[in-house]
Amino acid sequence: MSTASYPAPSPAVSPAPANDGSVHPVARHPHDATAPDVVRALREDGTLDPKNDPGLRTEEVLSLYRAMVRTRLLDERLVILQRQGRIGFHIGSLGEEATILGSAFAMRQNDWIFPCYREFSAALWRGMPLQRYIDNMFGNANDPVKGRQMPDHYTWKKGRFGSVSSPIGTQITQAVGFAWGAKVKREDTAVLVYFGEGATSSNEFHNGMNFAGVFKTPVVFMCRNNGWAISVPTERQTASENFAVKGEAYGIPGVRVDGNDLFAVVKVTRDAVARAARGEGPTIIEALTYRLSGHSTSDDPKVYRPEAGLDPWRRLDPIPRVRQYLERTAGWSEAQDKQIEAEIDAELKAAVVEAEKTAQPSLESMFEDVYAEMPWHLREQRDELLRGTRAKGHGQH
Ligand SMILES: Cc1ncc(C[n+]2csc(CCOP(=O)(O)OP(=O)(O)O)c2C)c(N)n1
Repeated sequence: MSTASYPAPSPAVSPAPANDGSVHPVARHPHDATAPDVVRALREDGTLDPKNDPGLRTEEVLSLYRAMVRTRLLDERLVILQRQGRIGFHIGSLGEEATILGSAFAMRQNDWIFPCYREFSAALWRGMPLQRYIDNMFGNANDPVKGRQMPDHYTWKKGRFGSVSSPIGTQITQAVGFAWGAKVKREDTAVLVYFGEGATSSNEFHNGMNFAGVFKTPVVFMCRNNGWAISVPTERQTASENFAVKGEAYGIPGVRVDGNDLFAVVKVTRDAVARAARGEGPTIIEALTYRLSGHSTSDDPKVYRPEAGLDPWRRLDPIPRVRQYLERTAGWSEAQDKQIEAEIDAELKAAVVEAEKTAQPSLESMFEDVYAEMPWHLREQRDELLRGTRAKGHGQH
C-alpha cells in the first residue's frame, strides 16, 4: 500500500462561479477527502488514530475483510457474466466496499436497511444466501422476486433489508416513514438508508430530510459520494459546500467520513445509530469514496471520465488498506489471501452453475404476491394466459 494522499477535486471541472455580493461565501469541496472536517481512523502506515478507532476485534476485521474481497470478486465475476450474455445487467460497488460493509456492520440486529441499488454486499452481510442473490441475477424460479425485476433488484425481508427500487430516491421516503412507524410503536429500531450523492437532487431526499428532521425519526442517511451520478460529476450536482452540510437546512447534523476507511465508517455509523437510539433523531453521513467501475454494465465511463483520474483513487482502494492493517496486527499473509480467494471462487462458480440449471419462473407466478386474495379479473387474465400460445412456448428456449 503506497502512502498516497487524497486526490484534489477533479481538475476537469471548472471552479464555482464568483459569488458577487454574497453574504456567505462558500468554500466548495464536494469531493475532496483531504478537507479537514473529514473523519478518518486508518492512517497511511496502517495504524489507527485512537480518537476514531471503533475498537473492532480481530475476528470482526477479518470477517469484514473477507466480505470486502468477496464483494470485489463477485463484482468482477458478474461483469464477465454480463459480457458473455449470460446475465442482462449488473450495477456494482467496486471501490465502495468499505462504505457499504462498514455501515451495514455498524447496524444492530433489530435495525433495518433500505438500499439504493449498489449494496448487495449489505444484503449478504445480513444473511441473504449467495445463491438467492445469484438467482436474482439470473431471474430464475428461485429468485426472491421471481424474475419480475431487473438483476440486482432483489428483496431480503428476513434480513430486515428493504427492496431495491430503480427510481432514484424512493427508498429515502420509505426509510423515513418506516423509522417514524418504529418510533411511534416505541421500538428500539434505527434505519440505515443508502443513496448516492446524485439522489440529493431528488424530491424524496428533501421530503425525507424535512420529515426526519421535524419528527426526529431514527434514521441514518448514508450518502455515498462516489464522485459521479452516471456521467455528471459531483461538482455539477450542488452549489453547497458539500453534501453533509445539506442537513443544516433541516436541523440534521452532518458528518463527513473517509468512505474508503472501513474503521472510520464503522465509527461514524455507530455514533449515528447511538444518537438515533437515544431519541435524538437523524444524522446525515457523507462518505467520500469513488466508483472505480462504470455506473453499471450499460455504461461506458471512458466517454466522460479520463482513465488517469482513477489512479489516485486506486491507491486509496479500501481493500489493501484493511489488508495492510491485518498484516500488521494479525500477521495476514499473501497465502491467506490466495486461500480465501480460492474458497470464494469455488463458492461463486457453484452458485452460477446452480442458478443456470434452475428453471425459469412459472408463468402463473406473475400474478402472485399482489393481493392476499386474487381478484376475479386477475384470475381471468391468468387463466387466459395459461391457455394461450405464450404458455405453450414457455420454457422451450
Ligand atoms: C427518478 C430517476 N431519475 C433518473 C434515473 C436515471 N438514473 C439512474 S442511476 C442515476 C444516477 C444516480 O447517481 P447517484 O445517486 O449519485 O448514485 P450512484 O449510482 O452514483 O451510486 C440516474 C440519474 C432514475 N433511475 N430515477
